[in-house]
Amino acid sequence: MKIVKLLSKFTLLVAIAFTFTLKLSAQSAEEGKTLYNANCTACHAINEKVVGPALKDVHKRREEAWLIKWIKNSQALVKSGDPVAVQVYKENNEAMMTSFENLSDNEIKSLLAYIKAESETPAVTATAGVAVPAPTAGATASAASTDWDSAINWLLFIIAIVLTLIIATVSKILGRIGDIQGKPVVNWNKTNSILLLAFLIIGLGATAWEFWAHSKHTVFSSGSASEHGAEYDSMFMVTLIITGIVFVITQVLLFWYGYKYKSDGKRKALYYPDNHKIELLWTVIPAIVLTILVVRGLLTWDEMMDNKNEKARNIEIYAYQFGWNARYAGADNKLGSHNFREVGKVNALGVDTNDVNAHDDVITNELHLEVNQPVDFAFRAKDVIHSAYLPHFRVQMNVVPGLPTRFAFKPTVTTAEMRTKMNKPEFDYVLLCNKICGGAHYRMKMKVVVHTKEDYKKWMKTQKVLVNKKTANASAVALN
Ligand code: HEC
Ligand SMILES: [Cu+2]
Repeated sequence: MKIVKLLSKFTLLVAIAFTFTLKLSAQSAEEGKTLYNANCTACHAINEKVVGPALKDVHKRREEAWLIKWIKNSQALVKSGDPVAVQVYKENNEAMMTSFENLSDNEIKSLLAYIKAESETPAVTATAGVAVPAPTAGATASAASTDWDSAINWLLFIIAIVLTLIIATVSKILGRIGDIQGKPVVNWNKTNSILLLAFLIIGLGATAWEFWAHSKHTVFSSGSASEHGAEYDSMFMVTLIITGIVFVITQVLLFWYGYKYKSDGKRKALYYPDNHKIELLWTVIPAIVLTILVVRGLLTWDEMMDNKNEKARNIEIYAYQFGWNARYAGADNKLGSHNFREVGKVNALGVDTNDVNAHDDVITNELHLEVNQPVDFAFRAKDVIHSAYLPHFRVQMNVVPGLPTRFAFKPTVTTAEMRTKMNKPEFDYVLLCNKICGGAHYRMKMKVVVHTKEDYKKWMKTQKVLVNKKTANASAVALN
């Protein structure tokens, strides 16, 4: 009877979970809003032209399939000769829209649901300064069918809970039967000891398989792409090997003894309170090993942070919710000063355009570096704490509002070389955010390109400087 009661309770839970799942899909315009704010607001507004056209009613003028293709890779669509794409591109003076190939169809559909909902909101004039909550309700239908995956996940989760409960109940019943019969139905001592042994074998086997199958996908498999990276990798390997050996030895002892010395009900355990020699041994050896590892780490860190290289190129990395910008110091190698009061729609980084050092600065939303040329990164955050993580270069530094941080290093492998090395023609270096900084944190990613010297020069020539010196007009701020 108890089981029946339990099961009926769980049917209720299943029903609640399904309602919850449907609720989730109703939030897709909400998801679209997050994606829109994270990826599109740099260039688009709903009701006015920014860098790209106003997006109001774009769902009325274009087909959904076209929009999905466009947002994923507008340039590919233009190059394929699609007449609408070519026209839009021309109308906007051939400004290039970023491609968003990592957005899934469903994510784009939520984006479009959000744009549609916003299109139906009466426009607010910029001076009004009153936020009008967007009606998102009716806009969700198109994306409502998309959450089957999460429904199935919920179902599996609930099945797992029900199964666990059933097993627990069955073992309880077996216990009762044992009580009645006067001798246990199951010998738990023996069962558990065998389970411990099985856990050891399956666990170690799975660990070994994991290394064998997936280590080629780690960032270590292709080697580091920076000068200090080799030392970093070597430290990592030494630590991994030492802890790996200790791990295997301790796990084998732990589980093997659990199996071997299971109680047979007769043998008595030996009382063995302590042994000074062994205590000394397992205190002193780890202390020495850890000291060596830590001191080597400290020395390496000092070396990495002390390299005030006069020739290093100054680049500012600017983090905001949710994206990155890079600002290059230009020919004078001096970054212009900045002031948070200047941060606005046009001057997103708040660069002080009256500072002559800022005039030749260049701002991009990709990071371009020159191979074998040291760079000195100055990090700045607009809003919350982010963390700049360049896994292939073994670089990571927190980016904190109001607290300048830096990291200097030298890239040693170009993107092209790395592509050949990895045999992956589509590979790109990345800069990722490594602090959970908000709803769209997972999208904080900037492409990094390492050029040869010539290519870097060529690329830099195509970039606009921040202030055109001839007109010395602060309004000529050109972002991206
Ligand atoms: C780097 C600036 C930039 C970003 C970021 C950007 N766009 Fe665009 N977008 C443009 C430009 C510029 C155009 C005009 C076409 C062209 O020149 O390529 C455009 C055109 C479009 C169009 C076609 C409009 C029409 O009238 O047909 C759509 C739709 C669009 N963008 C959606 C998006 C969405 C959604 C996002 C965010 C995921 C986004 N864009 C992010 C710059 C950008
Ligand atoms: Cu972040």
